[in-house]
Amino acid sequence: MPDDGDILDFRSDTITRPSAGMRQAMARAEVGDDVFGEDPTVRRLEQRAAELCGREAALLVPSGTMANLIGLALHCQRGDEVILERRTHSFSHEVGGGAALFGILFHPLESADGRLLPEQVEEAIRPVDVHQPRTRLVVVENSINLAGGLLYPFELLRRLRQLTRQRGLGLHLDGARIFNAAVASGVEPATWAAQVDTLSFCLSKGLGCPVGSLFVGDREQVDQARWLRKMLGGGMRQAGIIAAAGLYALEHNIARLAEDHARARELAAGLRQCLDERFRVQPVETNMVLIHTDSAATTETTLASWRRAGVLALAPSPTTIRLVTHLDIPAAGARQAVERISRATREQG
Ligand code: TLP
Repeated sequence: MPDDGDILDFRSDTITRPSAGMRQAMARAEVGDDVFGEDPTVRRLEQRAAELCGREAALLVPSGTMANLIGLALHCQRGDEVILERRTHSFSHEVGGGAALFGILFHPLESADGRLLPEQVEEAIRPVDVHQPRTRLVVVENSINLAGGLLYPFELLRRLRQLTRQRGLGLHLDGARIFNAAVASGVEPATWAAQVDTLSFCLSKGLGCPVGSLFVGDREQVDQARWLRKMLGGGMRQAGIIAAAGLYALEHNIARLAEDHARARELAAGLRQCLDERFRVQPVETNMVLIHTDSAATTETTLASWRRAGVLALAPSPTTIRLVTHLDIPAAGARQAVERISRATREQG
């Protein structure tokens, strides 16, 4: 296996380390006690995030998980139900926090590709009936992580918005990778954000920050979110240090996401050439390559052989392999990964 410095790590875009420029911005940050609302850098970041999303306000929180949890708790009372696709991160990868901490029921639906269809939602909305929980919220994700970074089509979101409005439901968007979605689709974050009641996005994924997510919505929602953040233990003090990283990322690291997307396409094209019929490489829409395998054993042996060759990937399910491109993958990284994988495949076969 190549030494540490030579490993190509495609496990996630969360693994990036802050760049020199970002570290300088963090070191210079003006700070104060943010629980008292006195950190000027946090305030600037929150204003900038609200502005980029075309919404009234935003709140810095430690993680995407907390931002989504706040979204659930803001829209639902105990015993209320939220509709989402089964691959949605807040259902599948956030430890059931909505249920455990706020008594919220999850109603997961299954679609072909992780995209929730308005017709499915309509059918799943509970009738007003004393025996049944009340449907309160729909959660969608863009891009859809566990579907391989697929985009949520804008027209679909618009129709979902109409439906949720008609039926008096909230609509929360987990936009952990909304900037990837915006760059790939050409639809601005503010245009996506105008279609939902609340949204969250992450600084610590493609944007390259060490920590932080934003919860975004109307002023009243964000005021309430501040209470929920404190309740969840997410009130931070001199958080300007991380907010400065966020401001730096919003300025320098959005447009370059197109490079990650190009690298993911390059990686997918190369892998299609060198992998055999046990693998199906899904078309790439953003910064992820999702490969469907014929069995859990294939997944396991493949990940192990790639690891030995110096390429790290993850298996989000027993029969899928995910590779994510990001800031810390060098320009030649996709080509090198394909070369290493081809060599490993030849040596095995
Ligand atoms: N995703 C991580 C893992 O948890 C799987 C990853 O490596 O992709 N929403 C979406 C769509 C996410 O992909 C993630 C993290 C989150 C929320 C949670 O964010 P954090 O990790 O900041 O709590």
